[in-house]
Amino acid sequence: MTPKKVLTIAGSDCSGGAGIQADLKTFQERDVYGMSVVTVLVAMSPENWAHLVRPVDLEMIRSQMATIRPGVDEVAAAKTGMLPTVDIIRTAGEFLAANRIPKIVIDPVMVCKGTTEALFPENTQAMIDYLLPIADVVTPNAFEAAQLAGMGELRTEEELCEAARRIHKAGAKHVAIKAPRVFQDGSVADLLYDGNEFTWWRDTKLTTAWTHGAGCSFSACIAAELGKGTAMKDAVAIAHAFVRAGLEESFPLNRFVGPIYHKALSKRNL
Ligand code: PXL
Repeated sequence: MTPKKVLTIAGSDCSGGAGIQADLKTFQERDVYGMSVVTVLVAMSPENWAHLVRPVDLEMIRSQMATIRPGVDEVAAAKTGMLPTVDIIRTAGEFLAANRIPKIVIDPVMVCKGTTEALFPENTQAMIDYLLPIADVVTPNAFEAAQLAGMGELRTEEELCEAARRIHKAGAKHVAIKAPRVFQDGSVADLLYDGNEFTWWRDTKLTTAWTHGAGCSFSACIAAELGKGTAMKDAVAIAHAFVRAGLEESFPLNRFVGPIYHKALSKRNL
């Protein structure tokens, strides 16, 4: 059977753990055909892992988009990742809306692991304006959820729920908040809100420092599943299990960073 075609509009993480590299690995594991529009190149200093970030020019981004639509038939789903400028956010939003991609996953990347400040703070409003209204699901971490909701740090379950409600009100059909580490018992959880009901996936917190690409892979897994026709709650459950398994077998690349192991869940299910 022809595999479903799924697109990522995201940045290149040359270390291979996050960004389009993580998305394409995840797509392969979930048995969909992956395609990419690269929006930004990221390189890391071998001395201190400081990020050098270079947006791709808009003409080239538009040309990549034209390769996909109208160039490719029947794109089943798309996700966005790192979109470094307001113009690129608007271009991505307009592309997804104009081409009526059936399922749209918005990963509102604002920070890379190891950095604590938004890389592009001026982009938050553009995400609210151009991406939330077209999102079948938006997948912020707790920091990104607070930014999108216009709230301070989210410390309690109720604050997370309030952020989800506000983001839903801004137009996203579903809000999936990733592993907010806020619980006193040391547990972590992913949260899904559909405008009506909250669903939690709880787990014990893992001690690994090697978590690079967990967020990108979570949203990519949801996009792959939605592309195959999986219902939203099941898609998020699979993404939770996929990232959890990947984290349990994550490994170091160097003293700064280590990615999740994308094959972990597939290997267990052999
Ligand atoms: O993990 C967030 C992220 C997303 N996209 C790209 C990245 C990173 C973090 O390094 O480089 C391209």
